[in-house]
Amino acid sequence: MGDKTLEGKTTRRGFLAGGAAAAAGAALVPAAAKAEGDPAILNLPSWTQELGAGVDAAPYGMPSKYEAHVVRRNVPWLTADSVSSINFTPLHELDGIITPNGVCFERHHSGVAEVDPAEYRLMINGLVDRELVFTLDDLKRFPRHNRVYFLECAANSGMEWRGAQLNGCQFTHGMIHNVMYTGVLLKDLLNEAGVKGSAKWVLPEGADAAGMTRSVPLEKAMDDCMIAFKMNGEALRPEQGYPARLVVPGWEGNMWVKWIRRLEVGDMPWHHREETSKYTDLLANGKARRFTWEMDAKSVVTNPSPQAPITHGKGPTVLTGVAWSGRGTIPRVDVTIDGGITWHEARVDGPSLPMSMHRFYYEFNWDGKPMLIQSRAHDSTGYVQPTKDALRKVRGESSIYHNNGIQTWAVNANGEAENVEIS
Ligand SMILES: Nc1nc2c(c(=O)[nH]1)N[C@H]1C(S)=C(S)[C@@H](COP(=O)(O)O)O[C@H]1N2
Ligand SMILES: [Mo]
Repeated sequence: MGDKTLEGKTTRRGFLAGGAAAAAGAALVPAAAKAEGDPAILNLPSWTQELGAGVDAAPYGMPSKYEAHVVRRNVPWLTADSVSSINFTPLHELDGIITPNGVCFERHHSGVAEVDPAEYRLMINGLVDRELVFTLDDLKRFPRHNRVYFLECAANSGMEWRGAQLNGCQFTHGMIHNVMYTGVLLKDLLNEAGVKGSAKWVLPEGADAAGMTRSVPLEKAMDDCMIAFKMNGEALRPEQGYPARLVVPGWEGNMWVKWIRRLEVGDMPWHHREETSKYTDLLANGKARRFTWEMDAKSVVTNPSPQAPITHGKGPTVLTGVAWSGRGTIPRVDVTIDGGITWHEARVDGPSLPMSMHRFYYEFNWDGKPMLIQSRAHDSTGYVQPTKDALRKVRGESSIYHNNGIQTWAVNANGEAENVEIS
């Protein structure tokens, strides 16, 4: 691998001296396994010699026991207590664009509220003509919509501001999930209540012990926000806000209030009333960037990565990852395996939906030499994902939130990957 500087950065010059870049090949057909001497094909496996479990064994199905390692994980030292904590989506074990419900990362300020759907109520009050209270059944009588959106916590990649730290895309990028929501448009509920002319903000409140309140501009609320009650076709999971949560497409996760029980329509945001300024970004000069709600375009290579090394040796190799933008779609992702000396356009495969994850692939013939792997997303506004150094120049190093810089994985000749930075 290349030389490491004192800051733990691998230099591009060192990388070039240490190993040659791999060449992309034309035909990428992996060698077929040989029958000769392979007991897995020569012998009859045990599962073909006995009857399997019946249809009543698992009324609610679970993944294969061989997939037991595919789980959300937390970083114990990050937070003092698991009820006010966060865990991470195992991005390196997933494919396509949808995050399965059981592994969607969770962020709670006061643990999971156990809401009885029969006693669930959603109130709209404040600057409205009619204050309204909806039951869950009432909500289901409004027109329903199905939309796929990513939810990213503004703190995703926050631990990486000062340098490469956590070894795995689950930990560096796993505060995100991408789900198909079924629900009703917030504007349909607000129109039912009749929003007064002086209204400028919607102030959603959660039913958890945190009583989480956030401020959403009325314009966004009347545009594409939803009250969702289904995720990927089934009821929201308790962790994700059962029985209903606010969906704020493209905007930072903390506004997506779970277990939502009240929406106050007002003329001022909460943080003006309470004089708090949570979730703002510190800049190098000590001033804060306020109102950075939209999530900037970002991408990460999920395979190979530190938790998902290359185990097949050189030859045909599939590199894959995810990209997303809070401002639209991802028409293009570039990838490099030589630390940015040469870039290749990746193949985006699967649905390309606004404010949703996109899946990309790059198939190449690995020469078995060390690689410096990066991906760079372009979004439909023309914005290009910046390097971490370019971000630091603008924001300094005391930021926590909104780190969308380009991630680097150094892969050694054994196929093992490590989180590094290059300069
Ligand atoms: N009621 C309530 N809503 C909440 C939170 C919370 O603690 N309580 N956490 C917020 C934060 S900071 C994030 S990032 C997202 C996380 O959503 P998830 O748990 O579905 O991943 O929920 C948001 N909504
Ligand atoms: Mo968050």
